[in-house]
Amino acid sequence: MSKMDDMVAVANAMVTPGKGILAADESTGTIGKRFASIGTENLETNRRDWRDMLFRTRPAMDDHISGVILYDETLRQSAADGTSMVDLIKATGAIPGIKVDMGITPLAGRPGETITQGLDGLRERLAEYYELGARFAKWRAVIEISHPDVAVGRTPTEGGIKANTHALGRYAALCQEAGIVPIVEPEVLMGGAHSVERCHEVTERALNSLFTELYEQGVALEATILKPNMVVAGKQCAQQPTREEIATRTIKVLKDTVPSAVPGIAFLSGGQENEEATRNLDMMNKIGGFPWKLTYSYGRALQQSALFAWQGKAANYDAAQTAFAHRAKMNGLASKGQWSPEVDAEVDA
Ligand code: 5MM
Repeated sequence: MSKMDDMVAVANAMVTPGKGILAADESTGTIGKRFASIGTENLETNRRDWRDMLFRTRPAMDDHISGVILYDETLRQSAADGTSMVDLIKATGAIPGIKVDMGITPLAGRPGETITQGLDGLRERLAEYYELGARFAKWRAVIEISHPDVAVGRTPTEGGIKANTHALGRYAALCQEAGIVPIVEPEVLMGGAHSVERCHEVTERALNSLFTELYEQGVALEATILKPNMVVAGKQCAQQPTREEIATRTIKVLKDTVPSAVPGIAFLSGGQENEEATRNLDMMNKIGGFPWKLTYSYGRALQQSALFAWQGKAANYDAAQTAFAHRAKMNGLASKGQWSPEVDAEVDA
């Protein structure tokens, strides 16, 4: 098999119906915020034990997790018993992946907008990550919508979108050169008071720009996974859309912008409540009629209930695994349009 054949196989495996991606790639600062919410210290051993617990959740990992996005530290880390995290993940049949962006910084000349860093030296880092076992990567661009009352200096600007999607294109091309499948993540944030219409418009602009860049930079769409936001209203917007509106708008914006050569789309949860993220994905799959697989690449919506069950204590290991397994199973059902609130309410045996 050629390098491209391998990548196409990995991309398709990442979006296997019934499975999705576990985004466990919180950088040290972000995981620290999650741990702070349960009063747990942000120590290397706690980060290790938390992720070790997730990756050993069987058979949920085997059945519902196609790939795991890791942070650099975790890709190089071993569990307390000496097993490498990469081996723990591979034992479940899931594919190890790596977050390669280096976070966001203010975009010069565009107040209120950011640009994702990490292109310098990326070719060399990707070669090492491949050796360490990563077969896909992730890069997140952050697009923030300004408050509806802002008339001058509204964001995002075309310049801001273009700078971010250009970086995504360059990242994706470098990944494929290294034999690594790129997840491209242009996240339109859901914080703020903007309407669902405004999220729709901005998401469409961002995705159009992204696929132009991918084309111009020679990225093979067959070996690329898109990780977008759903089309929702800002959390502080008084007028919240129904789940049907979220699903139909999201499908429409994707159909208008994403070529059918892309094998799959794995959504981020972006701060949606656990069940909300599941039911919105489920609704889209119930509606159907699109050429790609639609699944999840959730961080918070897969981990939050487990985190609260865990509380940083070894004694809560089983409870945390039960909570994680439940969300993984529910999202697995949603990836096939087979979820229901009744099933979600059932406590797992
Ligand atoms: C897991 O969090 C990732 C971001 O970490 P850093 O901000 O520390 O780099 C994030 O990119 C995540 O993979 C996606 O946003 C999906 O996570 P959610 O919680 O939105 O589903």
